[in-house]
Amino acid sequence: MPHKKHPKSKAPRNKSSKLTLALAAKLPLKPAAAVACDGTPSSRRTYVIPDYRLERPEFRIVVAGEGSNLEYRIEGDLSAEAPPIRESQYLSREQCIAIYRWMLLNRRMEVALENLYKQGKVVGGVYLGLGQEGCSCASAYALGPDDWLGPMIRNQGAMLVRGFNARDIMRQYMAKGDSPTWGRDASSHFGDWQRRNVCAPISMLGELIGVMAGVCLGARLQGKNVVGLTYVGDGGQSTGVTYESLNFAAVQKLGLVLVVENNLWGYSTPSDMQFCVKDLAERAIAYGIPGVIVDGTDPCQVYDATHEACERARRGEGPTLVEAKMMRMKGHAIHDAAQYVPAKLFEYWHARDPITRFENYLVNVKRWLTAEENHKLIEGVERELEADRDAAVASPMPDPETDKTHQGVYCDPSCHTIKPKYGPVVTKVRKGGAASPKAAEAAVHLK
Ligand SMILES: Cc1ncc(C[n+]2csc(CCOP(=O)(O)OP(=O)(O)O)c2C)c(N)n1
Ligand SMILES: [Mg+2]
Repeated sequence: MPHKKHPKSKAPRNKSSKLTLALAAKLPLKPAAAVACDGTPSSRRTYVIPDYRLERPEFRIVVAGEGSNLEYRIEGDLSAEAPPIRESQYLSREQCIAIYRWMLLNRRMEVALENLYKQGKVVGGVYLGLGQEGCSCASAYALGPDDWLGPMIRNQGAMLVRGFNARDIMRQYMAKGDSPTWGRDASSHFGDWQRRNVCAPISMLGELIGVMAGVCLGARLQGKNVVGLTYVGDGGQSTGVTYESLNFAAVQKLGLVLVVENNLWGYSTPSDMQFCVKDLAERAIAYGIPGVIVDGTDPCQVYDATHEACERARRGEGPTLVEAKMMRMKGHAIHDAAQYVPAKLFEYWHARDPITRFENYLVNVKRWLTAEENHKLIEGVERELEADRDAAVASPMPDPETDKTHQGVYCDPSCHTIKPKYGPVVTKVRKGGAASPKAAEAAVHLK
């Protein structure tokens, strides 16, 4: 679990250069009519989408060729050097090192899963978050103990940060009898509503957003504003349920934090062929909530934006949309070799690898880790991972005699009691005494 305290949050180090959400929150979301340069009233409105990135790549993926030569090509310049890591306004040395360690564990675990798949030990598919570790780990690191996480398939790193161990995640992928779902599911569909406050991923894209909004509403009714952090892809953001859920959360000012993982691909369709807005964060304007853009390969940027969104959520000010720009560095799932992706695009994003750049930042830029300390840290992660992998491989498959796979599928009255987590449910009583609408009000409403 992440540290609770943010020692630097009281004294931002470099106020002037940062256009932060805190600043954006002071800007009106519904601006008044502006005045044109000749002094006449103008209908032009201005909205601010803070952009934390240190580089703003300008290239497009287009379809070229014909027939069997049809292919994706890049239009634009891919020659820029990778940008540096942006210094966090909130993270301490220890916290940065902790996030780096989670990212390493995330990467090593996925490499192990890929190998286990190739050895025929994984049942079903594997969905990898290669290149997205900084986004997954640093966003989840911004959560506090009472907050909630709703991860999607590429957020195994967030699961690790939230307290699941690699052993259990690997058991789950191998459908072992002692996996979190006892072999009932063979990928990432598991959560923990009792201890870790994690809602299981939902495959239908966008559906988890409504569930997380509901979690926030439930906590609100119990007297507490909590964060409901969840994710949606560049593809998933265009679903109807995403709009409905985020709009509901906005109207109710629920503490939803939606990280839009714009990894440039939805299956084999590039972002450029999925939507016409320049940045997906712009869609926040339509909901009347703040939207912010970060470089998803920079954990400091991801953390700062998510942390500010979480603080806003805890103050009861409503949802925030964070667009994290990065690249899906593998196919959609392990069976997809991603041959449709132009090789140059892989090269470009490989140079922006989140782990390599964060390592360089910690060791060479900040000098927060010596080369030897870094080496030891990596060795420690590898040792832990190998032990976890061996234990997971040695775990038994579900046993027909003591089979649990068919238990707990449906609740029955005796299986568990559902109690409020944060306090007794509080309902507002309307003036006049009735908690429900008066007959007259209902009649007006239905007219
Ligand atoms: C409502 C819905 N439509 C279609 C699918 C099938 N599907 C699963 S993943 C996927 C692509 C998702 O792309 P994106 O949202 O960008 O996420 P990424 O895989 O890039 O992380 C699709 C179309 C689905 N699961 N749910
Ligand atoms: Mg995508």
